[in-house]
Amino acid sequence: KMVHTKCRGGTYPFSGVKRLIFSDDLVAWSNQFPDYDPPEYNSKSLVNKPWADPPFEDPNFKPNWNQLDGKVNRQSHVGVYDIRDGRPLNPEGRTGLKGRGILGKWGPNHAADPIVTRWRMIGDAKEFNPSSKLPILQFCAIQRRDCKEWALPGGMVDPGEQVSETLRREFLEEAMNSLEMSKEQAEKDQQMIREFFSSGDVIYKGYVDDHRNTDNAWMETVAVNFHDEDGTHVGKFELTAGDDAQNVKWMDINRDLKLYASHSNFMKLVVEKLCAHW
Ligand code: RP5
Ligand code: MG
Ligand code: MG
Repeated sequence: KMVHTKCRGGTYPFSGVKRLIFSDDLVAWSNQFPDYDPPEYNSKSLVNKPWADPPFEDPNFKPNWNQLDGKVNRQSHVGVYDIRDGRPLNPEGRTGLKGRGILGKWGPNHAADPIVTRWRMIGDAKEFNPSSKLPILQFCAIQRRDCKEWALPGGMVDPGEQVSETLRREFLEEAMNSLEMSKEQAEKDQQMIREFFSSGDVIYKGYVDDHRNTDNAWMETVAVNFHDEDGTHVGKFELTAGDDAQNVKWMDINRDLKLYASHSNFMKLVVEKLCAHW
């Protein structure tokens, strides 16, 4: 099994805090590391944010770990996570940083990633890769404003929100700029978009190797593929970057893709499902 790498080493995003560096074999909590004493970082920007948990020291903060805690889902897709010294432990192991960093929730932070795909075409025909002889798949990619990396147009599941709703909402916000869309435009596309996003295939459900992860807070996602086989649905969508996306485009999928967090791993799974070129 691969260990997480994107949430290890280097400087933690939007801070000057350097993660403790250690080798892959010390990632698992079950492996002894008696001297492990990483720095702690808790972003001040989270204080008094309604969507964020209170600071750990707040006497009113009494989370129900591993449960649906009111409207906040503190359950992990991975299974039951451990609590050490009162704090949830990253199920994938050490990250070289304690605290919750810039993540809103202690423990799992739930996201959803829409993987919207279509075939690359030449005129009316699918384009095949000459060496693999397989059709080339494209997905709707956004460039993240925070780190400039290309990624899926995913986002956080709001408290009480259905994942199916998050998938559609985040796609609309980041790839169609729905937050700044005219009312007429929004209403015009509603029907087709609802239909298109009504049936998708769950590609992945679990931990994300995200550079914001810490020992006590981490990203998890449900990645769902919505495939436009004949290109007549998404093909009609007008893509416009919005919200935390600064660019949007159809990107060819292949093994050289370098994407944010573990997003290229999800692409491989989609390619296998649709028998596309990799
Ligand atoms: C990743 O962060 C998830 O896979 C998802 O794409 C994204 C959600 O965070 P924001 O886009 O809201 O920052 O771990
Ligand atoms: Mg978003
Ligand atoms: Mg996002």
